Amino acid sequence: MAIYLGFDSSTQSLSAIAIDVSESTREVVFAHAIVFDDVFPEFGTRHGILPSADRGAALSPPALWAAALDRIMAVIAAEAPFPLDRIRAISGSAQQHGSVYLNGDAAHRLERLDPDASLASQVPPLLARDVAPVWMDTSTTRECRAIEAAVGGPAALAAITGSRAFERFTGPQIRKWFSQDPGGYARTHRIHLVSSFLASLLAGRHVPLDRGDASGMNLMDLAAGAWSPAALDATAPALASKLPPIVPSWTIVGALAPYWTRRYGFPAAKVVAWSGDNLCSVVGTALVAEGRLGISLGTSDTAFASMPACTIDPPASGHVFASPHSRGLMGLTCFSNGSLAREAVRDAFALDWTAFSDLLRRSPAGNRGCLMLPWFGPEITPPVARPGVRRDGIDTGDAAANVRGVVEGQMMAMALHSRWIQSSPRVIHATGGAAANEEILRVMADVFDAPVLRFEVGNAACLGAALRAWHADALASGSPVSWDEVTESFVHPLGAAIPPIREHAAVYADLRQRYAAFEASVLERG
Ligand code: XUL
Repeated sequence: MAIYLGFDSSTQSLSAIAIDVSESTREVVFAHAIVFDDVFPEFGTRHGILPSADRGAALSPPALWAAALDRIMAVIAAEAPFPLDRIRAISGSAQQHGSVYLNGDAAHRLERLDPDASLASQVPPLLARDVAPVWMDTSTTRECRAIEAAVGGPAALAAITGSRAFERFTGPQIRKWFSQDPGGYARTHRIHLVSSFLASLLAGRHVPLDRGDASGMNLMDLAAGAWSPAALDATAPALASKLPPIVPSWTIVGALAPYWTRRYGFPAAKVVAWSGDNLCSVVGTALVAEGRLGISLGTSDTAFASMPACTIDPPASGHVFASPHSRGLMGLTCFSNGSLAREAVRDAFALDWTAFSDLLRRSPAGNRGCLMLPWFGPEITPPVARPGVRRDGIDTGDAAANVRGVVEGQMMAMALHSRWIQSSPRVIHATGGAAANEEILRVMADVFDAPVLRFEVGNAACLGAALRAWHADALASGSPVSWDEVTESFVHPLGAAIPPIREHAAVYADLRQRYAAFEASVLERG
């Protein structure tokens, strides 16, 4: 009899899913998505990012995310096939690391959002900074090195926070904001992640941060689940007073604000702490058990899994985050050349996705021994600041070789750099937009030599958010539901697993080593 809503605010779009949970029914009853560039061209973003003269900066307008939230709530109110008063709880997933800087009036204004005005028009007066740096930002290398030096080096920072300093992480971004604009930093009263900012708009008050998303900031003591004084001191002055409290991911952080009840007729449903997209995907792909590797193919490609113990990635290209479903941990490696790299090849040869897939199907596994390092833009893993695609044996005019080159390159990089999380996964759980492409998943199965499962609900982050809302509401209402029950009810494989082909896997066993050597030699040459 209960409806739970899950949102996913990603780099390029906002999605919503509603699930119906009763004794007899457990089903997704509504889904909707809004693509930022298409629906809100007035914000001037491309792929969700503003043009910027600041080299390496990737900035988005927080008012755009608010406009999309307002719009999707209007769509739910108008089109959802259930009475709104059945909605019990709402949670969300958001792109990780991005930060929103709010001023001293924000607390007061959040409590008084005017239901007769658009949400987007009410966001600029909340802000101490009109833009939010997001995860694609690569402009803070200097800040990363300074923070690491202040705490005793990259390994020391990784031992405290789960990651060495990364350009896109919130701590280095805060340090840059403080050094660029000390006045703006002084006017900042609260720094939210994208997740806690959107949850604050729903609840009409500053809400806390969930422990999972907070672990992507280079600021949290992972073992303690609390802000690390050493990391905060290394980042910017008086930072503790500007950060929200950290809570377990299943915390109810408020109720839907009067803005939503008066504007659209929503009930005062519980708002459950939002979390990061990869963390919600752990729930939405049922990675709550060990031995499974999740791979999300989106604007970023990520490989992740639950971890039994805290093992910091030796070359430190990966991260350890707090799990959103337990007091345990998850490992993650992130690649910035995901869907935009695949699209760059598709567009260079004027293909559509059907033609792209045909070329992939018709070309030989292993690409005749040719290789591509798919660094169309700056890369996070391995760190590549100056982009440039490197080809070994691939003719730039050969469509099939380039299509296969980009997909194989991405999969081999993922296999190479996710070994520290799981050296030989028994099964891969695939999600994200490109997981709809069976040919890409075939290459994944062959490169990893493991079967690949995909799921009825393709947006695992969004589903994971709705499932987290259910789990948190059940817990808070005194009738807890186990994670096994939560995921078994909704995370259903779509068809049979895609098995690896033995001969292809043998080709990749060799090619993966050559890829690693090629990558190392190119990085060595700078
Ligand atoms: C993960 C990361 C990206 C974003 C994309 O560390 O930076 O996957 O979360 O939304």
